[in-house]
Amino acid sequence: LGEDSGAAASIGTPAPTGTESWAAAAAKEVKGRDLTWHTPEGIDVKPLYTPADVEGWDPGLPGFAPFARGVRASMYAGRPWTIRQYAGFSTAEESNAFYHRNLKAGQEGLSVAFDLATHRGYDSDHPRVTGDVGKAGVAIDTVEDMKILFDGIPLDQMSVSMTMNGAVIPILAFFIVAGEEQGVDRKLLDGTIQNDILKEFMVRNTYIYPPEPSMRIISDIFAYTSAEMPKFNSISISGYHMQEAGATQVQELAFTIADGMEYVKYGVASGLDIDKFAGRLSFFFAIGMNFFMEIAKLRAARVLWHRVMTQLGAKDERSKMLRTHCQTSGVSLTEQDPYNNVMRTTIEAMAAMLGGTQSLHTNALDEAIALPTDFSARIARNTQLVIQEETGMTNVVDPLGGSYYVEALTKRLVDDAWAIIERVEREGGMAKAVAAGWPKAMIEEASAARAARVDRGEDVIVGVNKYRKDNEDPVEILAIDNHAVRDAQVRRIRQVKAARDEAAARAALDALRDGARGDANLLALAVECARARATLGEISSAMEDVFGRYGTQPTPVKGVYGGAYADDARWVRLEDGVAATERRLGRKPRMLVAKMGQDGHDRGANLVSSMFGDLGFEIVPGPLFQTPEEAAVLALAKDVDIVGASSLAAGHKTLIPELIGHLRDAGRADIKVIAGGVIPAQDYQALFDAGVQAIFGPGTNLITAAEEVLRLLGHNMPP
Ligand code: DCA
Repeated sequence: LGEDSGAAASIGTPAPTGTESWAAAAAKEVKGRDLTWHTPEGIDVKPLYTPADVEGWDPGLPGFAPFARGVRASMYAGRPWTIRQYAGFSTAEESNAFYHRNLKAGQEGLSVAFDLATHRGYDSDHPRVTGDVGKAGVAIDTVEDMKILFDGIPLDQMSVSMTMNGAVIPILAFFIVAGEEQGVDRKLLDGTIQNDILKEFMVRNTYIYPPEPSMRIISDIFAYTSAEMPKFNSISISGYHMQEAGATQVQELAFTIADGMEYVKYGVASGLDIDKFAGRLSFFFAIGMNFFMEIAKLRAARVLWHRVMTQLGAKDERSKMLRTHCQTSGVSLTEQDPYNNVMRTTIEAMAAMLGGTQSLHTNALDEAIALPTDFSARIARNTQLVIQEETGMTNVVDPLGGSYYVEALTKRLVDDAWAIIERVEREGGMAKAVAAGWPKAMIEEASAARAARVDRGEDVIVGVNKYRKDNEDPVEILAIDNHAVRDAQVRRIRQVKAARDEAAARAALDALRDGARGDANLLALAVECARARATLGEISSAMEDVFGRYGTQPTPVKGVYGGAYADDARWVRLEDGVAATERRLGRKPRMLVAKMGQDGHDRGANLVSSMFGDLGFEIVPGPLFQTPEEAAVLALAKDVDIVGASSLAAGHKTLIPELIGHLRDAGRADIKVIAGGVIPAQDYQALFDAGVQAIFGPGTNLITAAEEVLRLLGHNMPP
């Protein structure tokens, strides 16, 4: 409002004279209460923004550098974003049928979810992956599976994204050969491969090889696709999983851009011309509930990428254009009062589109607990269709451009993320930073701080820590019979192996192994293996023979969760309970936090380790990817009192009962086993029957969980 607002005066209100008058008026209304919002990013968001907040900032125009307002001039007025739902489960046949149904109902692009056995380079018949086959995605063992997956889907017309990082070489080789055998020249293949290994080492953990050969694989893919597959996006540099692991938006932004820089530097160092491959790099961000922060994040990401690529010497504007896919946030979904998830996803989808995404996945309401059903997938897809086709929101390019708040926030995120990127660069780049471990630690600290805020009710989650229902009615969920899937896959592997020219398959695998020792292009050699019907496991292990298989030991952060509770009466009571248990046992109570199967999602496990560690437990942080037998051996060797099994990828019904079986066989049925993570209520009874003593699903308050654990350990914890 201007100095002399005649309109206001005419209705009898005194004219405001500037922001001082506004501040005085607002302070009077709220009786002096501070209205500043201190965000987890460390940004103090004011209750009002004015032109003074955006002085010196020019976001430019859409389609022009630095692309704050979008990468295309006409944006959604010209062509709306691609509705691209991430899906895959069970067998290739089942997933193919699901894709056909979705495309018929309005989906526009495909996005394949693979199961964890495939991610980690194991065939479905491998003994380590019994609990994982077909569970959190589709099982793909050979090129025959890939052909079935895309049966009736012309790969020169449909763009296909594949979330694959560990076993990226065999999967891309299968895709190329499946296209070839469909009659599609690889020059016409359209799509994206995730191929982003740095964030795997940081947060998602579906790596196979150590960092150095993993980075080489990425350069080999850049080289192959830039020469042979001009329409294919060679990487999807992903912040999504960082936010899922607890990162703040600034951390997600900074580390994702820094990852991108590192890949470009590796590509250039391997002899590629930056402008030959950079135009096909793409990005992937999470969109959570902090609405304006998310919009500003996407705008800031484009500005940062333009800056970074200019510094790295790109000349072509397309090389400097950040194109991105977004997915609404999985961790923002709740098991409690699950229909709230529809609203959450709608709000997040709007933030993604107002931020200018190129492609979007909207989560289904049941995705906090299981894979989507046809019913929930339909609501998720329709959320995008309604926004695109009913609201008129797509007709104006960057409609929030010029909002003082959004522009000021964009500028602030650029500056704050840049400070982290500069630190990464000072310390030698992202590969070094990841090896040093500080980005992961930073994210885990943010995650523990968030958990404490939620548990203390400071961050509200409707239906979870406020307005909770007395009785939850579980939603219908999709159950996968993974024994049946595994049997079907094992049969097909046998058939493929029986029908192939064994000598040709062996020769192709030997050539790949030799290529891994030298510097031949690994993808080109794997394409030969795929043609010869080598399996995913065989191709992966040919490279593993040379590169080795990588593993890490979790190192839970200390003091962040406990620090937030320093003066809390319930926390003090818990500490007293732990001390009493320690006196009774003659040593600290010991807990193994076990991660079994190929599930690398370790946010929950790390959180539990940090919290119980802060309370005074001795924590044995189990390595990732253990078999139930290995976890039992570790529990016995460390003589733990309790095992907390964390499962976020649907293997719990197979893996946890097996663990209990091994403990019983060793005569240690006294070791308590509790389960936590993404476990649907429908599975609780089966787990209790198997001997699990307590289950902590999504939305569990850790303080309440700790009270329950102390009771299990024999402490008389008052209710
Ligand atoms: N006017 C004219 N043409 C347009 C416009 C417009 N307003 N908007 C888009 N287009 C064109 C693009 O130029 C593009 O063609 P090109 O590839 O030849 O340049 C085509 O339409 C497709 O649009 P695009 O915005 O690139 O959208 P997608 O093909 O869906 O690609 C992208 C999105 C993020 C780049 C890709 O990497 C992707 O799909 N990622 C998905 C990752 C994923 O699913 N991950 C799951 C976890």
